Order: sequence, then structure tokens, then C-alpha cells
Amino acid sequence: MLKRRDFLLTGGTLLTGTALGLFASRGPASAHEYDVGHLKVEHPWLRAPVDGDNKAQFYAILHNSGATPDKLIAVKSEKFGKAEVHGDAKKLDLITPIVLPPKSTLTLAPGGAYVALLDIKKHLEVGWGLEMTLVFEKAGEVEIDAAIDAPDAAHAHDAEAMERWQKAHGQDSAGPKEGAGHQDHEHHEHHMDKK
Ligand SMILES: [Cu+2]
Repeated sequence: MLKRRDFLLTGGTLLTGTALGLFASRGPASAHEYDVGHLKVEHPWLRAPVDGDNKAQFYAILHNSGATPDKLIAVKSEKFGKAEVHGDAKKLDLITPIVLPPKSTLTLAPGGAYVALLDIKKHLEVGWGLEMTLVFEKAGEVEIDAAIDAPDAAHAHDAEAMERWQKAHGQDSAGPKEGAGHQDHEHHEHHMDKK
């Protein structure tokens, strides 16, 4: 009993590793978010590479409830070679940190600041998830599970883009197959709920 209770409590708090991450992002259907220090990372997602390509773009909604600025300085995952943070939407060819002013919300979205994921080593299945680590200058590191959206998705969990992608790839519109308890699928159940 004690074990089970500990287990649940742990699962409801911050992510500290892959094993816990499996459970930490479940719960209410809308809770696709992660806390680290004064920061909250909401709906992390990425545009999957177009067919034959090996780079993707990462986005999220970043909240800083703290009294001091912070910066997203790096993104890591075993699944890609490197990431470049493009924090200045006016100079997207430059690699600059994504700056989070105090008491602010910053939405990374297509056309603005983003993180380029390069040299992707694994096929990223649209509709599933990618585990990654975000590195903030002050708040430190947090493990997240980013939703893998279609290459032309306009926002996180873009169901229309997903449907187009599925049609173009000969899949029905029922979403990814019910993998037997596959963690990535469970992470993004809320996406399926929206249909
Ligand atoms: Cu989400």
C-alpha cells in the first residue's frame, strides 16, 4: 500500500527521469505541461520532418511566473544530433537563446522563435511523442514529451494538419494505432479527445 501511495505521489510531481515521466504527464486530459522552477512548459510539440528530411522544428508555450528573466539555452534528445535555439524572431538565421522575461508567457510558433532539431536519427511518427530535455539557464533541466505533429501543423495538436498527413500517407483518420499501453500515445490522449 505504502509503495503504491508513494508511487502516485511521485508521479504527480515534477519529472525527474524517464520512468517517472511516463506517469507525470497523465491525469487530466488537458495537462500536457511540465513545471521546472518558476517556469511552465505547455504543449511542447514539433513539426515532424517532411518526408526524406532529417530536421524538425520545436515549439511550446513557455510561462515564467518568476521575478527574474530566464532563458531556454539548449534542447537535448538521443533522437537527434543537435538543436539550435533561434530566439530572435526578427533574425531567425541567428542562434540566440529564447529569453523569457519575468511574469510573462511566450508562445513559440511557426513564423516566430523556435528550436531547430537537426540530424534526426530516428523516424518521428506523426501523432506520437518525442522525449526531450529542455535546458533553461536558471531553472535548469526538465524532461518533456513533445507531441509530434504534421510537418505543416500551424499549432500544437493541429487536428486538420494531422488528418491531411494521414490521408497523404494512406492512414485512416482514427489516429495512431492503439499501441498496447505505449507511453507516447497515452501522453497525447487529449489530442484524440478533441476529435
Ligand atoms: Cu499538448
